[in-house]
Amino acid sequence: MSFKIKLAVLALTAAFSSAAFSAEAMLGTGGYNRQLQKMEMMKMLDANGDHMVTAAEADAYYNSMFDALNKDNDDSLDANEWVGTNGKTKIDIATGGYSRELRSMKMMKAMDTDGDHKVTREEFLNFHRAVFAHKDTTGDEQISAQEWAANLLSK
Ligand SMILES: [Ca+2]
Ligand SMILES: [Ca+2]
Ligand SMILES: [Ca+2]
Repeated sequence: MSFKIKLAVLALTAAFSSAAFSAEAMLGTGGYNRQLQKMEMMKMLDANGDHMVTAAEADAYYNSMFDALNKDNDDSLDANEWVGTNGKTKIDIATGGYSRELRSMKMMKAMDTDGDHKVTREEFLNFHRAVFAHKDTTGDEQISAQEWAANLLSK
C-alpha cells in the first residue's frame, strides 16, 4: 500500500468515527447492522440461492418488505405502520432480531430523508441501496457471504 493511499485510508477512518451520527443516518444503527449481517438474513435476500446477493435480489426483497409494512397500501409508511400495532412487529420475510431493529424510530428517521415523518417506497429503497453499495466492497454489484458478514460501522 502506498503512503498516499495509507493517508487517505487514515483520513477516511477518522472522518468515519467522528461522524458516527451521519454513518447511522446513512447505514442504520449498530443493532440494525449486527442483525442484517447475519447469514440467516443473507439467505432471505438470496432468492436464487447462489450465495450471492445481487442488486436486483435486494431491490425485490425490500419492495416485498415495504409491501408487508404498508398496511394501508398507500404510497408511504407512517409511524404506526413502521413500529407495528398490537405488538406484532415480526415481519414474515425477516428474522425476529432484524424486524425488531428495523422497526425502531431511529431507523425510520434514518430513511425519512425529507423529514416528513413518512417513508416512501423511494426513500425506503434508496436507503437499502446505499447499504448495499457499502457492503459491496468489490463493486461488482453483488454481495458475497464475506462482504455480507463485514461490520460496516466498525470499519
Ligand atoms: Ca443470488
Ligand atoms: Ca402506508
Ligand atoms: Ca419522507
